[in-house]
Amino acid sequence: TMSVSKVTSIGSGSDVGATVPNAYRAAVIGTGFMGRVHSHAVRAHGGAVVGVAGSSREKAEAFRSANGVGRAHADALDLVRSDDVDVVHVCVPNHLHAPLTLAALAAGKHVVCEKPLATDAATAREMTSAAADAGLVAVVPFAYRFHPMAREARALVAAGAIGRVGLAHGGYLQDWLLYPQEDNWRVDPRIGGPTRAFGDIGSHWCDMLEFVTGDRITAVSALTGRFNDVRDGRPVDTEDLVTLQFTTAGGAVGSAVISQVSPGRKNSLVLEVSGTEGSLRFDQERPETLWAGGRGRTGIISRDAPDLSRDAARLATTPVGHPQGYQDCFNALVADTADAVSGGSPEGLPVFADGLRAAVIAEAVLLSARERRWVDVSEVDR
Ligand code: SOE
Repeated sequence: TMSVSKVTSIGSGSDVGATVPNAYRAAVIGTGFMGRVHSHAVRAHGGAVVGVAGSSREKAEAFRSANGVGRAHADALDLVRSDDVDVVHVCVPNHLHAPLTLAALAAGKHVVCEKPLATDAATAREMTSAAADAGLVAVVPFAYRFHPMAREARALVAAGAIGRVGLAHGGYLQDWLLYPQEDNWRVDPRIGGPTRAFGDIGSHWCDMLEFVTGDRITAVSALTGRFNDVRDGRPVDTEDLVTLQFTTAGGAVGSAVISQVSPGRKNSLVLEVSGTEGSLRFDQERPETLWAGGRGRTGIISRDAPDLSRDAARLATTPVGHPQGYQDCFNALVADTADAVSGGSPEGLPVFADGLRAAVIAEAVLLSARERRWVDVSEVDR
């Protein structure tokens, strides 16, 4: 189970420590869905959201009163630099990730910055270096890593339970951008960045692949596609979908389909890996179980498995049969961030280097699609 004592060791001794004893003192920048998820996660283990800022004073105030936050700030930078903030949670549209993160690091704050870390790899690299130079904790919420059964898949692969991994496939499918009247800031490259479906959700799939297998994508061949060339009367040039083939350093090959226009698919992140001795399949919409395939023995592993890995057991917070989900992943991510802030090295914490990795892969994918050729990830990883 997660250590509350580690969380509560942060921030004591300061002035706010007097009113919010032993708290992880967070600033949340962003008043949308993610701002809420992060706020709940901060509080799940005894932390405090001391302030919130958004795109307007009104939005910040509405968020403050609805979510029991300490203060509403009209100016995000004011909040970022406040003395009573230990960790800044950046939950705003993509193009604002870099300036807010860099300001937070310059102010000596730890950062949890939403993915994609930046709208291009060069900026993601700059953010990663800034965090390393400052010696601060810098986390990027590849939150699906925090499903206990995703950890179990990783532990099983690492233990050799499925042999040598030679094939990986699956995809990440949604339908919330199916129709042309559906628009969102992510569609606009100036705000969301030049890659949309891949940057937004393909990044999660690649992170899960590399996290679960411990392997790395070395080369990609990708195609991009679009259902809608116009949204809300405006021309669109970011992709609705990507089909991807890849090779890995460990000698595996694989493919993934990424789409935000697949009717009926809501948040279908599926990863299946096959090795010389067995297969494992993780489905984000059925996260309490892991499908395990073998010749002669195929079944479901659930989190009451007697030999469940320590890391999966550590992240299991409810008894089996009492499903954990999306919010629990963020709760665990913040608990592990708090652990890192107090000097721990929690297993599997996704950090800026992982966000940079996703940005680099995204650039390789876009380049491959644009030039219709295989691209070595090293070609764009400079
Ligand atoms: C929208 O596509 C979205 O909220 C992504 O931005 C998240 O990263 C993903 O976890 C769920 O879908």
